[in-house]
Amino acid sequence: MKGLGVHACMWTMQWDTKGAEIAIKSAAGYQVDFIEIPLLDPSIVDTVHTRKLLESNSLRAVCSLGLPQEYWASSNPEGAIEFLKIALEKTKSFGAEALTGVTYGGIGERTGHPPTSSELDNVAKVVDTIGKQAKSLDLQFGIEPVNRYETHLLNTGWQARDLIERVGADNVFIHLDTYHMNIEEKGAANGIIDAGEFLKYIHLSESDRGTPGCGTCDWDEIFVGLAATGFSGGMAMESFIELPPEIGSALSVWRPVARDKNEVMAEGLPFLRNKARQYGLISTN
Ligand code: LER
Ligand code: MN
Repeated sequence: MKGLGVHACMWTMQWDTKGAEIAIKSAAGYQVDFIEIPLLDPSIVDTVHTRKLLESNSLRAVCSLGLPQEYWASSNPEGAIEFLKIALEKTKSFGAEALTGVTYGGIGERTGHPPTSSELDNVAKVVDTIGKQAKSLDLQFGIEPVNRYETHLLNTGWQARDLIERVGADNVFIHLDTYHMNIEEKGAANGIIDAGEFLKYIHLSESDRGTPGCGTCDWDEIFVGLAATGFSGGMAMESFIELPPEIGSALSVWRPVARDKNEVMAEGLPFLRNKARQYGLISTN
């Protein structure tokens, strides 16, 4: 994972052959280094088709997901392991480098109580088992802390670090997201500093999920934090415009968060690319 990429949610959340075709061809037109592929339903993925599209468009890929309720790690660790094993196999078979996201639970999973030690033990068991499985496939496995309204389990870089230190695997990494950090961390760079050497991937997402550069995220402090901690991982723009209703509901996106997709791609992406160049995180050519 390296360079600047874009989450395929700009074009689709449905990774069937039609979604794959639209998203990969569109992303390649913006000269990004990689695309993030949603694997919410790994069973619908045609891996041969995706591999060919990635190769012919010279794009690298990272996969991400949130777990369906019946497979939440905190309450059904065995089910989560089965689901994630299938997702890892798909990830491997079309040549993506990592599986990440809310891999430890559901987007919107909340019991109404702080996490219990038994829930966290279950999550650690899943991360440990799937981390090892990923390693046997030469894959990286990420965990993305998200804000308090989307999970009660992991909200900060520090909590993610705690979990990884408990598991002790070198291919398990922290995946931060600037939108969640803006809600949960005490400063724009704090989560980055806490995650430290475990931070290998970041979602660059504006404070309202709209066009990067048009909200209240402190981008200079974020990029200074990345540069100062020696970050060399992947940076994916994540903006949620045109979502299917069930995803909009899970993410609590109730209105258009940008003028349109073109504003995000034609203004937000260059804004992020310039910042990443300014702070030496991607090359200037
Ligand atoms: C959800 O809020 C989010 O940030 C996504 O990246 C989930 O994987
Ligand atoms: Mn995210």
